[in-house]
Amino acid sequence: MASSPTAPEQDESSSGTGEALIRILDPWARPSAQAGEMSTSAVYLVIRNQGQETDRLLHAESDVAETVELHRTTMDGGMMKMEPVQAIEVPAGSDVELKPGGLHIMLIGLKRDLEVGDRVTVTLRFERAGEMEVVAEVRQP
Ligand SMILES: [Cu+2]
Repeated sequence: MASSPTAPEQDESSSGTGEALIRILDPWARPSAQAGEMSTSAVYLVIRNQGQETDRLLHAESDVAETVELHRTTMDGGMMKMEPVQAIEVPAGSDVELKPGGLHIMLIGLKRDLEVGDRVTVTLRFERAGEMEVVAEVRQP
């Protein structure tokens, strides 16, 4: 898959056949926080569903992290907190943005530090479109 740090709009992936057509736009990750087993990062991207049917992101994995979870950020008594979600639904003909303060792909237990300019490969599994691989560049939020 082609990838360019200077032109994220060209760094798109597409997958699926027939009704389902999912594209991933502008994937990026934040630098790692903390160190060792508790080190974390998060991956953000836009999921574009160009198909005629709702699709759902069910699962993500990456070789840089022990655990990868789909998370959302919520406010709890004025405190921001994160919690896992089972899936991220992407209605037909719409974009769902994973971004700081919202939905994200959580990387837990990083196997290496992530610094600005590094690349992280993440495999996404959609209910309809199946698996697709994206390369997220690490940058400052
Ligand atoms: Cu999280």
